[in-house]
Amino acid sequence: MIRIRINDQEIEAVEGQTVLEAARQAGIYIPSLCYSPDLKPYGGCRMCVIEIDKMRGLPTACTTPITEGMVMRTETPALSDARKAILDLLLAEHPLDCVSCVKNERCELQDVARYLGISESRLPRNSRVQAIDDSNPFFTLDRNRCILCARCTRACDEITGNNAIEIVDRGYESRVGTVADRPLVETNCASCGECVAHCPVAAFIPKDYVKPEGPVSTICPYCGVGCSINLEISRGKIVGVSGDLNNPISNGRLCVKGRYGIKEFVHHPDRLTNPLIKRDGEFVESAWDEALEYACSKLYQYRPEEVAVIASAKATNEENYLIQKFARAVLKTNNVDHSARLCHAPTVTGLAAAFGSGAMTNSIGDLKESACFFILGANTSETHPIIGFDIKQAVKNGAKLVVANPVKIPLVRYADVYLQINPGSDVMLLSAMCKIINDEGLLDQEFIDQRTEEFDQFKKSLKKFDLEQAVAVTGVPLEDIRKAARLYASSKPASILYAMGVTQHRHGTDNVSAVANLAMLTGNLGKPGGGVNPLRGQNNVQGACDMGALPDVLPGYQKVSDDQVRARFESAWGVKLPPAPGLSLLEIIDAVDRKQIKALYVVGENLMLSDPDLNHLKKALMKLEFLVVQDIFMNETAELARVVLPSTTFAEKEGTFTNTERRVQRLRKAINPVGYSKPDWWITAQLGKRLCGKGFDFSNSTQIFEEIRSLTPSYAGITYERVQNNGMQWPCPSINHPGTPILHVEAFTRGKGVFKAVKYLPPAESPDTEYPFILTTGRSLYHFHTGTMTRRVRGLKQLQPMETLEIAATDAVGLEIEDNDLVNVSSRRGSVRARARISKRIKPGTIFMTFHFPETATNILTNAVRDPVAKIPELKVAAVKIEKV
Ligand SMILES: Nc1nc2c(c(=O)[nH]1)N[C@H]1C(S)=C(S)[C@@H](COP(=O)(O)OP(=O)(O)OC[C@H]3O[C@@H](n4cnc5c(=O)[nH]c(N)nc54)[C@H](O)[C@@H]3O)O[C@H]1N2
Ligand SMILES: Nc1nc2c(c(=O)[nH]1)N[C@H]1C(S)=C(S)[C@@H](COP(=O)(O)OP(=O)(O)OC[C@H]3O[C@@H](n4cnc5c(=O)[nH]c(N)nc54)[C@H](O)[C@@H]3O)O[C@H]1N2
Ligand code: SF4
Ligand code: SF4
Ligand code: SF4
Ligand SMILES: [Mo]
Repeated sequence: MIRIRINDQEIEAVEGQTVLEAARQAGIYIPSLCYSPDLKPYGGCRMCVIEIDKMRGLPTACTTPITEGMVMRTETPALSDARKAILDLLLAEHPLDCVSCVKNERCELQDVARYLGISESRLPRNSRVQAIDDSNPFFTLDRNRCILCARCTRACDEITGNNAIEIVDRGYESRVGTVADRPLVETNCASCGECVAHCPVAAFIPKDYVKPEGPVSTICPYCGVGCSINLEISRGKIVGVSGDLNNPISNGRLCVKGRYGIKEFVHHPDRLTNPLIKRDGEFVESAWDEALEYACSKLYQYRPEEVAVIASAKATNEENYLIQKFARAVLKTNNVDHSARLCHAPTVTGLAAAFGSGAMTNSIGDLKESACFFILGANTSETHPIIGFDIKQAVKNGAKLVVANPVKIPLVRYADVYLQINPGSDVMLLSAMCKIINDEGLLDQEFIDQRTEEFDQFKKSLKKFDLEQAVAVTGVPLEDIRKAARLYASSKPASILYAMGVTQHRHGTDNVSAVANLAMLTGNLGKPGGGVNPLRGQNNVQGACDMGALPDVLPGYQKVSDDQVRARFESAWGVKLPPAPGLSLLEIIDAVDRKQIKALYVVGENLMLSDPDLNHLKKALMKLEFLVVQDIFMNETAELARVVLPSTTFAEKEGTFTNTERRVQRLRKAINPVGYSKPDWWITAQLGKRLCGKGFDFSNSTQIFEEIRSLTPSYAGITYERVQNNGMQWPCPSINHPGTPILHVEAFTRGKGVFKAVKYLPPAESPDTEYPFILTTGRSLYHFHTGTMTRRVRGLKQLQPMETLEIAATDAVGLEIEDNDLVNVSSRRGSVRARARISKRIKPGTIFMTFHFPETATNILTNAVRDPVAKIPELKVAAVKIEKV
C-alpha cells in the first residue's frame, strides 16, 4: 500500500495503480473519456489532467503511476480551463441533439460536459459530414458522433485481437477506419460488439437500442466457456445483453452469440407455449395435466429394457440430475445418455485412463501463464471465442502457438507453426512429436520418473515408430513436425487445447491417449499455464456428465455397477436400482431400430440433425411406439413425437451450469416463462411424481441442488450461496474447501499418470475412385449446432444465411465448379445439396461443411461407425463425391 494526497484528502492505494484508478477507488471523480478499466492506459483525450506537486505541466491521471507521498489536485481553475478547452473542440464537432439521442443520460461526454458546466462549444461549429457504416446487422458506426477516444480500436486490438478497425489518417481527417475503407462486414470483424460496449458516446451503437430498466446476472446459454452475462430487461422482456466485468472467465467480454444472439430466440414467436399431443397425425394443444397423464400412461407400459432417456447438455445441473434419476429410479433403466457421446466421450475414457479424471486440467484464467499453446482439432476463435481472445492476447505477449488442423482456421494467422494435417491422422502426428522429443532429449525425465508409470513400454513403442510413415499419413513435412515438437517441448509451461478434431473419430480414445502421452512426456501437468485442456462444447455438457446423464455412472462419475455406490443411492432415493450399465446414445438408436427399445424420452437434443447417418436414424425413430420430446422449439426431432412438452429457456429459470473449466455457476431467472412453458426440472419432476410418487417432490432448484450435494462428493462443498458471484471449480469436497482450479497438482487423480502405447489406425473410410473426397464437418462462429436458436436471430442469419461447402481451388477446377455453384454431395449413406465456396483455407482433397442448416442436413452423409471404447461416431471423416447440379 502507498499513501498519497488528493485534494487534501489522505488516501491509501495499491502500489502499481495509476492516479486515476486510485482516485476512482477512493470515490473521487476525475473526468475522462478515453479511459477504460480493461484497456491499457492511453492518455489520448487529456480530460483527466491533474496537478502534481514537484511535477511540471499537467500530467494525465490515467497514465501516471502513483508514488509514495504524492500530493495532487484534481480541481483547480487551471485544470478546469484546460478541460473546457478540450471539450470546446469536441463539442464543436459533436451533434447537440442529446434529448433525441438514444444514448441520452448514458453518455460519458454528457457526464463530462455536465461536470464542467458546459452545454455548447465556444468555438464556431464545424460541420464535417462523415460516412455512417451500417453494414453490420447488429450495430452502426456513426462517425459524426465519434470523439476519437480510440476505445473501440483499442478494444478490437487489445481484447479481441481482430484488428478490424483502427484510427486512420491524421489531424482533421482522422477517423475510425477499416482496411481500404471497406464496410465493416467485409473486414475480419467478428461482430463481437466489444467496440460498441466500449464507446462512451453513441458513435458505435446497437441498431435496436432500448433503454433497460435493470440487469439480471446469469450465464450465456451457448458454449462451454460459460461467460457471465447481464440480461437487460425492459417491460418484462430482454432488450439487450452486456458482459459482466467482475466475472473471472469473461471479464466483461462476450462473443457475437452471447451479446446479440439471445433476446430474439427467447422471445421468438416460434417458441413452444403449450403441451402438444399428436392426434391423427396433427399436433393439438393440450393442458399440462392431460399431456403429463398421457405421457405417463404410455411410459408406464414398458419394461426397463424397452425404454431410454436422452438428457440435455443445454439444461441445468439440477435438471440433468432429475432426468437421470427419473430414468434410473422410475423407469428402472440405465439407458440414459446425451450429446456428450457425440462430443467428448473419448476425453472421458482416454483421460480417465491416463490421469483418473476426464475433465479440463487447468483454468481459463491461467492460459495467460502459458509459454506455448498447442491447439489441435479445435477452432477456438470461432467455437470458444473468449478463450480465443485469451490466446491471441497471450501470443501478442510472446507466447508461442502451434496449430494442427486440416482447415486454416483464423488462429493460424497468429501461429508460429501450422500443421495442415490430413483428417484422422492425429495419432501419427502426436506419436511423431513424442519420438522427436524423446530422441532429442527434450523430455522431462524427472516428472516421468516421479509421477508416471508404463513409460518403458511407451518408449519401446517410439523406437519402432517410423517418422517417414508419419509424414506420408499426416501429409505434413517432417521439418514442420520437428519444429512443432521442439517448440512445444522447450517452451515451459505449455498448454494443449483440443476439441472435436481429436475426439470425433473411430479411434478418438487413441487420439486422446496420444495427447496425454505428449503432455506427460514433457511434464506439462499439474502446473499453471500447462495442462491437457479439452474444451467442452455445450453450455452445460460438463455438468450433464457430472450429474450422471451417462449409462454407466451415477452423479460424480460413481459407477452404477459398484454395489456400494448403488446402495448409497438406493437408500437416499428409497428404491432399488438396476446394476448393469445401460446403452449409449447410438446403441440406443440401434436398439430402437431392432424394436427392442419402444419408447424414448428426449430432452433438449435435436437428434434428427445432430446424429450421424440421418436416413438410418429416421427409419429407426419411425419404429418407436412412443416418443416424448421436451424442447423450447418444435425441432426436427419433435416433429416425430407423440407428445411435445414446452420448456422454458435459460432466461426463465434458476439453477446452475458447469463450464468447461469445471466451474459451477449460478443461473438466474430474468423474465417470466413464455406462454405455458415450464422449466425442465418441473416437467421431469411432474413425470416422476405421477409415475413413482416419491423422490420428486421439489418446489425449486435449490432443493434439488441440496440433494445433488449430498450424493456427489466432488460437489459436496458447493452451495448456491458460495457460487453466488464467481462460481466454484470442482472438486470441492467440503464446505470449507476453496475449489480446485488445477487438477493433478501433487498426484494424479488416479495416483500415477499412465502412458499408453497407441497404434495408428486409419479412419473407417478413405477416399477411393467412387468417393474421392474426405468430408470433415464442424462449426462456424455465427451458428450453434442444429440452429434452433441462432437461425432465429435475424442478424446471425444475415451474417451466415446458409450452408456452404468449402472446397480447395484445385479440386473445384477439376470438377468445373465455381464459387456459389449448387453441388450435390453424396456419401455411401445419402446425399445433400449445398452451395460451393472455393476456399484457400482447406486442404486439397478435403471438403468442410457445418451441420447448422436443416435444408442441408450434413449428417445424412456422416458415418455412424464408432470408437469401441467411447462409442463416439466418426463425425470428422466420411468419403464423399461431389457433382455440379
Ligand atoms: N459458434 C459455435 N460455437 C460452438 C458450437 C457451435 O455449434 N457453434 N458448439 C459447441 C460444441 S458442443 C462443441 S463440442 C465445440 C466444438 O469446438 P471445436 O472442436 O473447436 O469445433 P469443430 O468445428 O467441430 O472442430 C474443430 C476443428 O477440427 C478440425 N478437424 C477436423 N478433422 C480433424 C482431424 O482429424 N484432426 C485435427 N487435428 N483437426 C481436425 C476442423 O477443421 C475444425 O476446425 O464448440 C462449441 N462452440
Ligand atoms: N456432422 C457433425 N455432427 C455433429 C457434430 C459435428 O462436429 N459434426 N458435433 C456433435 C456435437 S459435439 C454435439 S454437442 C451435438 C449437438 O447436438 P444437439 O445437442 O442435438 O444440438 P443442439 O442444436 O444444440 O440441440 C439442443 C436442443 O435443445 C433445445 N434447447 C435449448 N435450450 C433448452 C432448454 O433449456 N431446455 C430444453 N428442454 N431444450 C432446450 C434446442 O432448441 C435444441 O433443440 O452435435 C453433434 N453432431
Ligand atoms: S465487433 Fe469486435 S471485431 Fe468487430 S470491430 Fe468491433 S471489436 Fe472489432
Ligand atoms: S467510435 Fe466511440 S469508441 Fe470509437 S473512437 Fe469514436 S467515440 Fe471513441
Ligand atoms: S464465448 Fe461462449 S459463453 Fe461466451 S458469450 Fe460466446 S457463446 Fe456465450
Ligand atoms: Mo459438443
